[in-house]
Amino acid sequence: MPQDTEAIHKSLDPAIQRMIMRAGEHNVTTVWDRYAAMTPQCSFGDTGLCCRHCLQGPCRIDPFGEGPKEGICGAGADVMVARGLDRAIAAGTAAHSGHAKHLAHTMKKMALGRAEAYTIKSPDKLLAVAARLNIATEGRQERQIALDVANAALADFHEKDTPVLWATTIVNPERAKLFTDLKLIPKGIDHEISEIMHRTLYGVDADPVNLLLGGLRCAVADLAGCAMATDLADILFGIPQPTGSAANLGTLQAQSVNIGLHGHNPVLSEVLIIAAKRKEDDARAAGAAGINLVGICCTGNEAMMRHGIPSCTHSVSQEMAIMTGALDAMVVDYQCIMPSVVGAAECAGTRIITTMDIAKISGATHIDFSEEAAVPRASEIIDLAIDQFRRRRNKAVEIPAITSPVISGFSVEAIVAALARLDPERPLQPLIDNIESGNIRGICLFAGCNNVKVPQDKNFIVMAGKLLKENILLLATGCGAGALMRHGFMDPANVDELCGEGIKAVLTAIGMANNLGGPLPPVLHMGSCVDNSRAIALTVAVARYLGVDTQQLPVVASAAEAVSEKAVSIGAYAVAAGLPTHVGVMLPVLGSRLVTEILTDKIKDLTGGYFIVDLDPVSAADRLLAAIDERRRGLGFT
Ligand code: NFS
Ligand code: SF4
Repeated sequence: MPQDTEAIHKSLDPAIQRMIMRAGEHNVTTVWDRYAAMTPQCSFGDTGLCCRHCLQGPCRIDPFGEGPKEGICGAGADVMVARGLDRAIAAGTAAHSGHAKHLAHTMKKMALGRAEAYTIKSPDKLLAVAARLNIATEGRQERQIALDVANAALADFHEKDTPVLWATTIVNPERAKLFTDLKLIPKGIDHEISEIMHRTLYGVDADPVNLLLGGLRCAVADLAGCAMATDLADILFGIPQPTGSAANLGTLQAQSVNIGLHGHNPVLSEVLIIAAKRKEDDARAAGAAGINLVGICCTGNEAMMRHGIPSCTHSVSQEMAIMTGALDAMVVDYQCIMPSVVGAAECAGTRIITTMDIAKISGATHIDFSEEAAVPRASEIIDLAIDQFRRRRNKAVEIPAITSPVISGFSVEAIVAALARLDPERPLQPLIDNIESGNIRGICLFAGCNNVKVPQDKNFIVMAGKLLKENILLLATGCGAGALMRHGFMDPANVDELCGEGIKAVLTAIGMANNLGGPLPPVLHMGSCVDNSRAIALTVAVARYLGVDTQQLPVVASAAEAVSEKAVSIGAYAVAAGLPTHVGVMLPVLGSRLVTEILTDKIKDLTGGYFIVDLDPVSAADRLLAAIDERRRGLGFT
């Protein structure tokens, strides 16, 4: 494959490197070009020292020179930075919980018989969630129970006298008590978002510590939203189980109608998957070999986990899927869809189809999706894609022939079931034994996005490569999972090469006990970004089993190439849950020494968790290992 040094600095993925060159050849502007045009970026914004919260602004604070040290209203650096961080957490929470609320409405419509396309795919999960929420199940119909679960979910959004159930019932008792003592239990998910907007308004909260505690409570509300989204999606669409698939641009097929499923919520993609099967004949009548669905970003993760649908690409390289010229339609719901896809699509002959009322893009085709009319809308979408294929037929495409095999689908339920083959009575015991013996030195979750500021995938590859050699059990979600899957980290064939002896022995023992004829993959794919709740659930399960709190466990997290405000809110709830949490890009907090100190150090005294901001993947991995070892010593594991 031809290489160009500039492309190598943009992405470590050879398929993407080739498409970057192709974009250059066709004069298509990419995210990397726009980034170059944006540099040098404003250092006030970079450090969190710019405020536009009122019409007297914008105000900016000069951290070093002789310039102003406070805004026009008198807000200093600490207040400005804390307010900015709070608003990012609130935005992330609004997105995750908006996704969860959408699923709750879908479930309610399903239970009331108003959304025929949806059913209860996992009665087991329904019963488990209902039991956790104290909803009666004995002798009741599934739909009645589902209605109660949906109503309980919707009730968690507004302020009420009882705490948010998806926050209090999903953590271990020690953590629940700590949250209560620190006043971190949300009163309502939407309530917390709204309160952040209130307290960060002009002239309200001007105490940085108080602001940060408010932000942390909102982050717990974000955890609740994520956990709810995972629970409801599992009930409606099934609990993910280990499934084989493939990743990268080579999953596109020149002769098929290629449809990219991009965004986040499986409410739409699940119906599209069924509709595509029904429309195979129409595709063939149009001269195609068939319909080829591929995932992009978190919708891709959801579709891969439950259906083995291959993942085309993730995050920063979404335009590159279009650059192949082979993507007939990109169907999007919401979140992480760059508006630039429309421009790239115009050049390449892709149809961008928006589907959600809150997420339209000028220049795209909008199909108004609703659960009530899910089937006809889905079939309209597939028709548009087939029509686009007809126009594209016989035109030149360039699909880099690069794919990596992937095993995905490691829900907590699937992990526990796999461990039960080793110890049916106490499935978590083998995991604990291996942690204690050091075969598993610790656990690290890789989450979050690809950021244009980092050569795509570099931080993930370097860190995961190093941690695997050090016998860390790796979990991954979101576009972090996407990065690792594209580079072979989810292919069991690479265990020998990538893993240290201890972790290799564990992955092999579990694989063999489950008749896989070999090990589990080096990195376990736990799902989309809302599924970071699965990683928290696994941590909580281990803590409960050991009778310790989550902050004592050798479990850490990393958003090595974070982008979205959602990554900020997830990072904040990982810290609230007691985890040392790495961020591999600059957080806009460095303008305040106080806020930086609290986030990276002082907060440890409250929740046990803290942020590690480190842009160098090698030293970041070392710091995570040190955090893991410190906790091992605390538990008496040597
Ligand atoms: Ni997470 Fe998933 Fe990807 Fe980042 Fe966006 S798709 S929700 S925010 S970019 S990991
Ligand atoms: Fe400036 Fe204060 Fe207004 Fe922010 S809130 S823009 S710091 S005057």
